[in-house]
Amino acid sequence: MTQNNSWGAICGVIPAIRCSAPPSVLGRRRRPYPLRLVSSGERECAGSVLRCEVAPKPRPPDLGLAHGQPSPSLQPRTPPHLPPAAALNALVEKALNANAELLAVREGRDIVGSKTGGVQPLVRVPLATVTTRGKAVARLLEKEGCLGLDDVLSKETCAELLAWIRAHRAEAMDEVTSGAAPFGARFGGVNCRGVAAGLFGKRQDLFVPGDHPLVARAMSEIVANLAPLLRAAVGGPDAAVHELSSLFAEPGSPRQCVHADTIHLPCPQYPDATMAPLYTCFVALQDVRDGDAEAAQSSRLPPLRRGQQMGHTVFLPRTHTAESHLLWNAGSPKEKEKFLAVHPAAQSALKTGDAVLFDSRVLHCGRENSSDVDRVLFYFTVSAQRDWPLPNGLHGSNSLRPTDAARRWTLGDFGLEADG
Ligand SMILES: O=C(O)CCC(=O)C(=O)O
Repeated sequence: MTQNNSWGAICGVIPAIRCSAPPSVLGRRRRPYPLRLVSSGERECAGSVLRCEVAPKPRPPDLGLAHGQPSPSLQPRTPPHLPPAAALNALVEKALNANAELLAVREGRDIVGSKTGGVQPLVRVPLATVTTRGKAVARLLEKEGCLGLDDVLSKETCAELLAWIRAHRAEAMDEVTSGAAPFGARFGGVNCRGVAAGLFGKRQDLFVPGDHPLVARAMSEIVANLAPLLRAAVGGPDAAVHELSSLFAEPGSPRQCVHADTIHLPCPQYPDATMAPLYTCFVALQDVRDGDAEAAQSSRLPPLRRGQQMGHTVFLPRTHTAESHLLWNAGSPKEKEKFLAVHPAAQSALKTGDAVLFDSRVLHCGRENSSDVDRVLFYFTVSAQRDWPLPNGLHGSNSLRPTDAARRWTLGDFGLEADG
């Protein structure tokens, strides 16, 4: 999930690789990546960088990219003593951020679902079916790339975890602003975080510690509920937990650009690398409310106004494939728009305790939160494969506290057994 301030994180399906040009440019010129971000690189891809949120400054290869220092690009302002390249970087970043948010609005208004009958509800599977038909549900997930799952976490645990995450977020922000912890030890990079709102923006990817009793309890509940599906999708207790985090979208957080969280491997640039699917599970800790839907139904709560919503996640099912990634990356901005427009789109519409499980390569985006309530998702990412195959650990699915990255959690640690 963490999108390490890479061009690709925002602009296409080469999301986690630090490169100086968006994937479409890379594809055309057949340049290998990761590339260094240099000002010539910025100019070089000026036609397309406007799809990107943040301009990365690559960390040195030996720093442990996912879990090291805060990204310089996330600093609130550029101190005057910085050399010109860094100052330029910060300026470019700001412009890109703003532009990505505009692009995302356009995608939502004019493009996503425009040729496929609009954004439909996401296919959902009841928990009873997961329990009795885990393998069949795993096959469906493999095919669709995303599935809604009902009731994976109890309402009680959701309420406790929601309260804890709100408090933990305040603490983490204090730690970062006081200098007690680097940004990157508490928060991940996130697509369209809300550029006008300073260091933390309006949308945060807030890591949660796996050894906190509440987090461990939530994980154990979810893992127990989804055990047959998880076993079929990522194997048994040795499956690796690559991410343990939460998404916090404040009121006013903007819509995201359509993106994937990880690259598809192998790909033309890395023909010899392979990665087993990474599955991310977003769990709603409260009802994700939507004024348009509520206007059509009766609701116990005072309805939100039409058009007002907390922000569902929109998915483009079946776009987690090598073919989709190739098409998406090869296209000009216009071609990318056409690609988006002709692919069916579906949104999650989660209630408290519901989840969406998705392949991290599937194209998706979070919608804007235009309500006056914050929206909080707890999430984790798992895979049968423990190590990412590209150099320097560069990938998108790395939202994990540094201590948890070192600890290397598995699903077995949260109670998954080999046989059900
Ligand atoms: O906000 C959401 O619902 C989705 C967030 C997301 O997809 C991301 O940050 O990668």
